Amino acid sequence: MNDILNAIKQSAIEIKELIETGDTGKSENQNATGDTQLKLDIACDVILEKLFAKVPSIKAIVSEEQEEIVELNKDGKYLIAYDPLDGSSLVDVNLSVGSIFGIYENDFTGNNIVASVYVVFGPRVEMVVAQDDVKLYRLLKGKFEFIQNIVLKEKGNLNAPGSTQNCWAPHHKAMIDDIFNDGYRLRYSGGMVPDLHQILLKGGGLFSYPGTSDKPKGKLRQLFEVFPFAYTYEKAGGQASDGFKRLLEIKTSHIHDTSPCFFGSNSEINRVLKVYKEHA
Ligand code: P6P
Repeated sequence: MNDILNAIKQSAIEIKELIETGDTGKSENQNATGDTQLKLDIACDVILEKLFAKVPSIKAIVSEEQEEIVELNKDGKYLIAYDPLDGSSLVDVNLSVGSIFGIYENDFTGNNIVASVYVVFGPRVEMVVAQDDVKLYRLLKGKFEFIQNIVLKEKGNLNAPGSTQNCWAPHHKAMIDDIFNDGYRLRYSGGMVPDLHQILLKGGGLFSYPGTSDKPKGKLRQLFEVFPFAYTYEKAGGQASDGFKRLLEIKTSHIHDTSPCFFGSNSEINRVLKVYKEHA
């Protein structure tokens, strides 16, 4: 696993450079879920695939930016699904973005994830690694230094409500309104990585990207967005659900499948489960 973490650390240093100097224009291509790819997306993916190809323990990789699984080492132990630069369109407005990694064994599906990593490119570059616990590292003078463990409180006060609001189910809208009426603060940048990182570091709250009338299966991709953060939030003492069950119980059928998703402290997720159960 350390050889994978070292590759991710190296990628972060190279991607930081690309964010600061690279071309943020649109490419001619779309990814597997129909998003227009920025040249930055493709360039970050090239960096990561090149680094992962040198790691013998990696059997195969799945990238948001590539249609198919890429086989690397037939005797490798780990499978990695990653989003090279999530929220890349935010670079143009100088907001934080991130890379997300799910590390799996045997098969690409929720209950086979064994570790997750994400890197936040913001005012500072930070990396969060979830294995048995959740550890925060910060890039200082070219090296990632351990800063602290991350633990969620039972209840927080931040609310990050995603997706198209005029396509929300009535019970979802009522729940979000009730949460704000309880005094929660709105914290939503449109970047999953900084939005979820903030809730983790500020002790808790709720991030939601539900199924909607325009996207019944949600927007966020299971293997390289939803499951890595579900694993992180559970290891930090919180929960991650699709409104009815643990996200990590979902059986992936296609490598670019999406899922409605809720991540948060126990109090907030229990509130979601109650509302969704009443409206099942
Ligand atoms: P919306 C970025 O494109 C992304 O995939 C996530 O980082 C983010 O949480 C979500 O989409 C934002 O989507 O519909 O709120 O713009």
